[in-house]
Amino acid sequence: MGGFAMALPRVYKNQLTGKKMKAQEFLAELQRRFPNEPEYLQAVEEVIESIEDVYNEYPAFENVNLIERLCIPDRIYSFRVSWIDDKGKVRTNMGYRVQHNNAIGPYKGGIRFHSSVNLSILKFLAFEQTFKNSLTTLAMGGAKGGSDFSPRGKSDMEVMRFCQAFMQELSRHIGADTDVPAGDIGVGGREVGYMFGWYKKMQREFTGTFTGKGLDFGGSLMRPEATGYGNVYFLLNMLATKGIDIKDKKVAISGSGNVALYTAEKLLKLGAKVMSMSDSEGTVLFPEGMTQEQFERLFEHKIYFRGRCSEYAANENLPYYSGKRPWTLMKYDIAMPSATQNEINGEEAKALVDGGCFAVSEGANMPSTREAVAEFLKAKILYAPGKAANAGGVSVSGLEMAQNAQKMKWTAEEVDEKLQEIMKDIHEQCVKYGKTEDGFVNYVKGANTAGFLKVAKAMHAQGVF
Ligand code: NDP
Ligand code: 2IT
Repeated sequence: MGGFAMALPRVYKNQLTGKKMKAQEFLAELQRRFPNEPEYLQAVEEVIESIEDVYNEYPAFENVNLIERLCIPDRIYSFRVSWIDDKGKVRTNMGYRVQHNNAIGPYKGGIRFHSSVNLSILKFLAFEQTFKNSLTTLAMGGAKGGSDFSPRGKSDMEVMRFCQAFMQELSRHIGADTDVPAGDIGVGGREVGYMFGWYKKMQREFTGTFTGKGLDFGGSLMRPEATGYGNVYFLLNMLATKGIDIKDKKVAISGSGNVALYTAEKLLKLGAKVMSMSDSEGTVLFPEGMTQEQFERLFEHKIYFRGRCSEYAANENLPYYSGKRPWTLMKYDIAMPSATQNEINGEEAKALVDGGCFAVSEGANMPSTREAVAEFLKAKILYAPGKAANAGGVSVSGLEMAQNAQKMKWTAEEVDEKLQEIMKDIHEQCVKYGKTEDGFVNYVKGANTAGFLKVAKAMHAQGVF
C-alpha cells in the first residue's frame, strides 16, 4: 500500500517517452489568450521559468498537460455589488472570487478591497497563493477574491453595507471545507467581522468559513501579527545562513498597514533599526531609527484613526517625502516591501543593491518587478519572494481553521511556536531546491519548485478534469 504511493515519483521519472514542456512557448500562448492581464502573466512567467527543468524531469506531467491546468484557475466568479451610501445614493462595484486550485486542500486566500482591483490582479494573487499555501506544509488550496470598492474615506456603516452586499453573493460559493476567505489589502478585522456576520446569517450556521476573525468569535491569537512576524522569522533564517545578526541593521519597510506594522514591531523587539514606513501617498523616514514610542503612536494613528503617513510625519516632526517610495531615499541593509505588487522597479532594486542592501524579504505579494528580481539574483543577495516570506499569514489562517475544527483555542505562545516552525520549514524547502553549486541559495527557484511539486503530484494522482 505504502509501497505503491512511495513508488509514484520514481514511475514519473522512469518514463522515457513524452515531449518536453517549453516555458517560452507556453507563455507565448498564455499571452495570446490573456493579453490584458499583465500581473497574471508576470506571476506565471516567474514560476514557469523556474520550474521548467523540474517539470520536465517528470514526463507524466506533460503527458496530461498538467502545466496548463495548473496555471488556469479552476473557476472564477464575478458579480455586481450594489449598496447604498450614507447620502442615500446607490453605488455599484465589481466583486470577484478566483478559485485557483484545490488539489491539496480547500480553496484558501484573502479578499482585497482596493480601487485598483481587477481580474488580472486577483488571478495573479490566486496563482501565487496556490504555491504559497503548498509551502506552508498545511492542507490548503489557492484562491483570492475582492472588489474595486475602496474602504478609504467610507463610514463604518457604508463599509458594513458594502460587506453585506458583497457577501450576499459570495456566500453561495464558500464554506469551511470548500473555500475559506481572509483579509488582504483594505480588508482587516472590521471587514472580516461584517462579512462573517452576514455569512453566518445567510447560512444559518456558525462555521469557520473565514479566518482573521475577531478573538471572541473563533479568531486565532497571533493571526493579526502572523504575516509581519512570519516575514521577520523568515529573514532571521536567511541571515543565519550567513551568520549575520539582525541587531542594529537598518531596515526599509514600505506600507503601514497590517503587514508593515507588525513587521516593524517585531524588528524593534529584536533591536533592528526601522528606517521607513509609507502609504500610497508618500514615505516617512526615521533618520535615527524608529523608537518604541514612535511605533506605538504610528500604530494608533494607522489602526485606530486610519490616518495618513503625512499627518503622522508632521505630528512627529519627521522627514516626509510626498509621492516617493522608500528605496532610494537612504542607504539600507535590508528591505522589507510590505505594501503592494510591483512597488520596486529595476532601478530602485539596483539602487538598493548599490547602497549595500544585502537582504530583501517580501511581505507583500510580488512587490518586485521582473527587472528588480533579476537585479537581486544577479547581485546574489539574500532575496526571499513573497510566496515564501509572507506565508506566515496564511499559515496561521490554517492554524485558525484547525482550531475551529477542533472547537479549541490555542495560546499565543503555542501559535507563535508553530509559526516559527513553519517559517523554518519553508526556509529549508527553499534551500533544498534552491541551492546552487557555488552555495548561493536562489529562494525564487527553491520556493517555486517546492510549492509546485506538491501540488503537481496531487493533481496527477487525482486524474484529469
Ligand atoms: P493593508 O490594507 O493593511 O495595508 C496596505 C498598505 O499598503 C497601506 O499602507 C497602503 O497605503 C499601502 N498600499 C496599498 N496599495 C498601494 C498602492 N497601490 N501603492 C502604494 N501603497 C499601497 O494591507 P496588508 O498589510 O494586509 O497587505 C500588504 C501586502 O501584504 C499586500 O501585498 C498583501 O497582498 C500582502 N499580504 C498580506 C497578508 C495578510 O495577512 N494581511 C498575508 C500575505 C501577504 P494606503 O493606506 O495609502 O492605501
Ligand atoms: O496573501 C495572503 O497570503 C493573504 N492575504 C492571507 C490569506 C489567508 O487566507 O490568510
